[in-house]
Amino acid sequence: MGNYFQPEIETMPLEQLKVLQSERLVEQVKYVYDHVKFYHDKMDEAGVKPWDIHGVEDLHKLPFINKDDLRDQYPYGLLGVPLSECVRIQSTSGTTGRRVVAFYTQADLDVWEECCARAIMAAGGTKEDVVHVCYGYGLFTGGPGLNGGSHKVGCLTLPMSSGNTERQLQFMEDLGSTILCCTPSYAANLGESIVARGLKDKIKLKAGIFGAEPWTEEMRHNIEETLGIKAYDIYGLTEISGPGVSFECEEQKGMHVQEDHFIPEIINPETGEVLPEGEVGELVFTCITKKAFPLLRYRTRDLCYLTREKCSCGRTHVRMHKPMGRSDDMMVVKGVNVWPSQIEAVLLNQGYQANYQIVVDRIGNNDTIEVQVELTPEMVADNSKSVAEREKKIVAGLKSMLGILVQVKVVEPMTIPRSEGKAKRVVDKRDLYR
Ligand code: DLL
Repeated sequence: MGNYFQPEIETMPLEQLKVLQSERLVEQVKYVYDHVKFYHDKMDEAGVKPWDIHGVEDLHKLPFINKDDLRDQYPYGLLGVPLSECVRIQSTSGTTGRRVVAFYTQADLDVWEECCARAIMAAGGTKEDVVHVCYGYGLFTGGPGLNGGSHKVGCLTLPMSSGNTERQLQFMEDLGSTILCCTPSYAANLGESIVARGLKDKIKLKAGIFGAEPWTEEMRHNIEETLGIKAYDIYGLTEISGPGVSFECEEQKGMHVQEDHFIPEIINPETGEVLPEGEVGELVFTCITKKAFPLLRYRTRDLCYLTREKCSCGRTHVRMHKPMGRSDDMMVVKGVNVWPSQIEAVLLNQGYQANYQIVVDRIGNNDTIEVQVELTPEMVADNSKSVAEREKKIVAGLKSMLGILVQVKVVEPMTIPRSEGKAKRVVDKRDLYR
């Protein structure tokens, strides 16, 4: 239990921060070179040795790693410690094919939870607060991360997990929850339910810590107004630890990256060239303290920019703008990471051809996803199965692949528009990256 606003770290002058990062980076690079065969080989291949890295100015010499590398090394290829030192795994949402399993030592868990504790304190949290966590628990990092952070601050923690809105509202009212942690779309959903039930006066919420999916400023204002709270953005990804890699302070003008643990870079996604402050490109992270799953120069595919403009909260850690898009085709739907290729795999597996379209929308505060797929001429000729049966089978296949309910519409051959260039498989009407 403690004070996780750590001025000695969070408001450290830049020159001092660079020294700290450099020391940690040099040590980390040597560590992974000696302990992870994958890195040893990768660095040898790139012609860079640990002794070439003297500080953050040499970071650009290291090779990038990406999700394919993680997949190739699944499950144990990137472990930096013996398995007996690991105490937890977490995993990304998605399929077996795309799943990333991240490992943690006890020290790694402490760092991660400390980052979440900082986020809670930046949102005004103290040990007097009742933190209502309705991110999913389990393999997803949202629940466990904010839960651990809340414990560290000493708040009363309600491990609600997601869903069951009735119960969420009951506990919120009875126990006087003051800080809400969930996805922004669920926050908006809860807000609507609170208004619809006339509960607004009975709810004591003052702040929300919302992330794991893109959301617009309009959505923030909407949530703030409906719930009568201040809504803070929080960012993170399983590969780098989970939520808390960066978070907003009271200024709500970008998220401070926890630079004593993670060094961010922005690169040109085409060329890999490091871009100057303020330019939009792909966000890359190097973990300088993690031991079990120590990723160096990991390409997140999230597009944003960094700024070192002075922040009036006093924190000196660089701020990242909320993700403005992705350099790959991943979508976050209902909080789950979805790749069109996963959907295609299910369809092709069931004998369809790649004539399909995915329509994502947001109705009220709920994401909807519909897959339209053409019957093949053979299927039209085959009367043994009705369209309804076919749709049901695809729904089941997608549910098992993605873990979410997808609406499916089987359509006549030649009804999906054909493309003359790159196929436009996805129509995302949500317009979330603004
Ligand atoms: O979503 C970790 C998390 C949990 C963050 C709870 C915040 C709160 P993954 O499931 O691995 O981890 O998904 C990571 O989600 O690369 C982004 O594309 C997206 N994402 C995460 N936070 C934000 C955010 C968690 N605040 C992927 N705004 C990332 C926009 C976000 N996109």
